[in-house]
Amino acid sequence: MSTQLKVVRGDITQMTVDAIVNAANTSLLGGGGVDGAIHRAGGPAILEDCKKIRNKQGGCAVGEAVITTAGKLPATYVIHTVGPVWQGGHKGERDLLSNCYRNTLTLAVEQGIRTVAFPNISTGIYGYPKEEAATVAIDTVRDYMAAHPGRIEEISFVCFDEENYRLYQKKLSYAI
Ligand code: AR6
Repeated sequence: MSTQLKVVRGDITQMTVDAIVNAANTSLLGGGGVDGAIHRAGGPAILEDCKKIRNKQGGCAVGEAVITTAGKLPATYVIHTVGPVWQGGHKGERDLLSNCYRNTLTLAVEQGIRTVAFPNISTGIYGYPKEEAATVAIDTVRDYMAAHPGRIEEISFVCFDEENYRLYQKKLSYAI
């Protein structure tokens, strides 16, 4: 069975999937953008879990991923990953962004998660160019699923803004 890749326009906090992904920061203590929206909508249980992870391992490095409850959200889990800040493209941003998608999916498979929704990591406050970020996201997810067939049923790319939505629709319509 191959993984279904979907593009959705909207708010990731509304997604009824096993795990939604948060574009967090290394502190895991919340912030603006999608991170703020997830903590607001999910309630304090998410931050409590994040604090436990901080106490154990001191936050989350760029490109890594950790998992918590989704609190009051319709999803079951939140996988928090930390995207790179765009610094012009010569500071390893591409590999770090790719690591976010790969490490999130590795954690999902370890937990038996079957459906995952990603936001467009790093393309807001962290300034990653949207077209390049979409290419990294789609290529990494496709490579991962080819190497781990049948492990995940469905992956949604949830686009909050029109530009990302159009980019993902275009890129995914070419090669599924
Ligand atoms: N649902 C889906 N996508 C969203 C939502 C939402 N509710 N809200 C925003 N987006 P950003 P980053 C999109 O800035 O660039 C935080 O302060 C948004 O349009 O949330 O990785 C963290 O704590 C954009 O396309 O994350 C970090 O400090 C995408 O989500 C920092 O921002 C990512 O934008 C991380 O910056």
